[in-house]
Amino acid sequence: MKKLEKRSWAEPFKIKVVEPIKMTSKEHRLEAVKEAGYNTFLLKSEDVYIDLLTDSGTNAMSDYQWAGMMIGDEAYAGSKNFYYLWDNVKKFYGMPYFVPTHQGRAAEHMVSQILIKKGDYVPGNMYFTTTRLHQELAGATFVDVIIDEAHDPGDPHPFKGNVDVNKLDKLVQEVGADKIPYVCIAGPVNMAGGQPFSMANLKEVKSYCDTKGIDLWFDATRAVENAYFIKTREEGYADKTITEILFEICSYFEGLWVSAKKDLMVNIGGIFATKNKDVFEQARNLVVVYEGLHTYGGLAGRDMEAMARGMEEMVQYDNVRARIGQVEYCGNRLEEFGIPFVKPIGGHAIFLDAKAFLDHLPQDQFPAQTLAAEIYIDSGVRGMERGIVSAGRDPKTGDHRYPKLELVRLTFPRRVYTQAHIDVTVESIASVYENRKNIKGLKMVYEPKYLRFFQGRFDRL
Ligand code: PLI
Repeated sequence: MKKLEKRSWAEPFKIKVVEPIKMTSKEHRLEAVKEAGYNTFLLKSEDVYIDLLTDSGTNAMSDYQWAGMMIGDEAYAGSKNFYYLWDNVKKFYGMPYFVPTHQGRAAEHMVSQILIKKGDYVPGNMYFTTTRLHQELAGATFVDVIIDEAHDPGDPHPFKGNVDVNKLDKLVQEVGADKIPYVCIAGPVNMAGGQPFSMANLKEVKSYCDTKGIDLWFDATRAVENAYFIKTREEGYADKTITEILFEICSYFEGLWVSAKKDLMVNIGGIFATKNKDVFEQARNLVVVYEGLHTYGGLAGRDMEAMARGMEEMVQYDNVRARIGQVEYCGNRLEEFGIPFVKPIGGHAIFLDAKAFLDHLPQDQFPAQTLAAEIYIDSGVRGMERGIVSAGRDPKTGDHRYPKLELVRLTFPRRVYTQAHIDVTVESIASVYENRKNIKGLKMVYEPKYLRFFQGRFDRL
């Protein structure tokens, strides 16, 4: 008889509405991916079986959020949903000033346009695609100051999102503090594999920056997951709530932005928030140019209501634990087959190590792009490339950037898939892994100017 060794967790919700998904044949998928230029972003979603492309806007809202959609106040100005959302921004992120945006990158655009001058440098704990592009378009150069461990997929450091203060200091010495409008911190770090920073590191960065008069700005898109890792991994935080930890994190920042399409479990929405009244006034003015009036920022009243309610749910410990627990479950199962992926298991996704998985392909044959296409062909599971294609070209030299991390991201929408979907996914990847030596690389046949991973096209070699 088996001895009881551990007790399982289960999701703190049950399913009330279901959406049928289409099963497709391998022949159909071969044709579909060819037509999509071997780019999973260009597949039609109806050709996808299990969609792990992103956790952005793909979450299942609760009945409480859907009920909120019915009380949308669709006034052009001063919607009551806006004021409720603003109250919750103060309550959960601790920022007194707030401007809604239609999604995260619209807030990144405003932060970059307001804070950056041409010729500035923005240090950050690894780049994110849209964040860095907006910094560059505003005239800055992004400088990666994350700890070295973050660039090593096998390194087990529990806080691979930490900033290396020596790297930061080196940049300050080189270019001068007046050329650094802010330090850009994200947590968990998406491109590093969903890896968090620690509170101790954040405090260290904050005290260093205080001595130099440099502000910290926070990409709080998945901040709740970072708070969960602090609670479960960092000494002194086990007894604090997610709400308390999130509030403490935010207290070290001058301002923040959020793609509400993640933590807040909605399909659309973004947040710009700050303690700085002058920066707020500028954002409130800029938003009317690009998004809409400052009390809706490109959103419907009902969307703001769903965001406000999602915020109340995102900090519930059981929700976060189940969300990260599902990612962990997937990682532990992949481990059984010896499949290489980024360790420790991150917050929102599993990142397959495509360099190790397809170690016979050089990086300029796009191993991660290839692997994402092969997994799709095998089972209809859709992931995304996070390697050389996502890294883009150096704006100064025009050459490919060659990132150390060449990854395929399998991202888990919140409250959407079951454990059986994860099992099917893992078995598909295991099957591709068994056949890996027969896989050939890709060549790029079309490359758009900005964010090429979205629309680039490839052909098999
Ligand atoms: O997709 P947006 O415009 O709502 O947000 C941009 C954005 C900003 N920061 C971070 C850390 C993100 O992850 C992010 C968007 N991420 C996407 C779309 C993703 O698939 O990860």
